[in-house]
Amino acid sequence: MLRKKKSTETTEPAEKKPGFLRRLRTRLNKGDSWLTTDVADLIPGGKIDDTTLEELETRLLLGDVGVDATEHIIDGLRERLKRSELNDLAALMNALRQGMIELISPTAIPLEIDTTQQPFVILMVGVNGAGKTTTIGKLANRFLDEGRSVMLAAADTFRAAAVEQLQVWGERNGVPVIAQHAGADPSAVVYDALVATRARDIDILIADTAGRLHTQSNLMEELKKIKRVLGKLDENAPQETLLVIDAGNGQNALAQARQFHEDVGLTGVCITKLDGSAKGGILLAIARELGVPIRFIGIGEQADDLAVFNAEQYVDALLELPVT
Ligand SMILES: Nc1nc2c(ncn2[C@@H]2O[C@H](COP(=O)(O)OP(=O)(O)OP(=O)(O)O)[C@@H](O)[C@H]2O)c(=O)[nH]1
Ligand SMILES: [Mg+2]
Repeated sequence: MLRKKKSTETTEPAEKKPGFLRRLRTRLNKGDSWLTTDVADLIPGGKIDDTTLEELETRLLLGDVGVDATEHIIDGLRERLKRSELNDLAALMNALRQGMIELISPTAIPLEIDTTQQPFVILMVGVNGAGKTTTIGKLANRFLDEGRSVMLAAADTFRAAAVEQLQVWGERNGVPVIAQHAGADPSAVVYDALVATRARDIDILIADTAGRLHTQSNLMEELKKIKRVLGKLDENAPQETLLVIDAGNGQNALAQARQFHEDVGLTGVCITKLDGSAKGGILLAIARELGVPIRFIGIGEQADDLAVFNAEQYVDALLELPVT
């Protein structure tokens, strides 16, 4: 089912639109980088030494980069310092940028829709309020722009109004939503939706699920069941299990990613609300510890506030480097 696009709509993905990087930069940390604000204070005597690196280490930790990733980055800088490669602030910032990019770029793997898999099923998971349903709306919008057909499955049968929320996104995008009554078994909804998607020859099925704390093992079992049920119809389904995390959750987002990955096996991560009060460094922690592909970033509530994750853009936004 292809949506007819209105003439005012553009097919340009968010990250390719003019000014996207500027928008990302000003939204991330509200334009005030936790890493580079008053960066000259790092070298009061004009000399880069262990104290400089210790201050930088503190800033990285405060920015949610996590102990492991921070140590990795600082160790790299310490090596360079020993080799006398960090003679001025510019060299330090450049080395920091390189270190961060090297750490995160192996996980900057965009989601490729394998067209031999039809439908391509995306299962959205994450804690309450992370942004799953909103991200589904944004994804549907993106896939339609790419000329693909989309169906949505309302498998959050737990929260009152969750189905309606998904239906609003469905209507906005002109895509069908498969739903059942409140309290229905989410596995049954997803099963029905996959059958319907096949019958209608639709390219992509995106399944919404209820928010759940990663520590609630009974609810994690429910997700495992959804995966098992999908697997009965198609052994490769879901082709993507996408964890949505809220950048504002800080270090807890790392704990969420760790547990969801252990329980349901993630194939991708999407981070939302990078436009909020978030410090944003959590992706470095996740990249370092889990290495799960980082697919998308959300920087607002509108349908086009979603971009494919780009390691260099992200690091430059964190560091507030000039837009090139
Ligand atoms: N600023 C901002 N707000 C966002 C973003 N993504 C989602 N939101 C908002 O976050 C709130 C929660 O989003 P939902 O999509 O309902 O989250 P959810 O994970 O589906 O929540 P549950 O179904 O309750 O688990 C909504 O008010 C969204 O508009 C984002 O990238 N930036
Ligand atoms: Mg939801």
